Amino acid sequence: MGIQRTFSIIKPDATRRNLTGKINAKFEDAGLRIVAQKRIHMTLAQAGEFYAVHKERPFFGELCEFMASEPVVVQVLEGEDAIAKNRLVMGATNPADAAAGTIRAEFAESVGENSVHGSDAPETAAEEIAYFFSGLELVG
Ligand code: FUP
Repeated sequence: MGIQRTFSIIKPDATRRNLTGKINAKFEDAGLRIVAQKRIHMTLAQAGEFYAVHKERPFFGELCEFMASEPVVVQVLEGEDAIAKNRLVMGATNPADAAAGTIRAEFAESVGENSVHGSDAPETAAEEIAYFFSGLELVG
């Protein structure tokens, strides 16, 4: 697979509980390198644009309000097979289904407030990275 970059968000439920460091340790322990990172507070419009793919889903409004409710940490993670590796470290969307040791099993509060976002494919990773970071901010 080779070295890839993926986009990650540490969500408001996790920043609120001061879990940024513990979550970053999970990424680093799995061999993912944090090559860009910043803490931002998304507007409702930015959250809506970021999650536009879900706009027909019943939870869209709640999801956007949650993502804009408090600061998040947006990140670019780099490593061997980084997209799939990050999905493994994150665990299943619903923390009730997440494997032991994953971020969502240990930290997520619910399916809606599930601590982290991670890109699901190379195309979405590239789009999501470019939405939040300029090339100058990526210092691998
Ligand atoms: P994931 O890729 O694991 O983050 O999951 P999805 O892309 O399916 O969902 C994106 C986000 O929508 C989740 F992180 C939280 C929210 N969501 C809900 O609130 N309820 C659901 O039933 C499914 C997803």
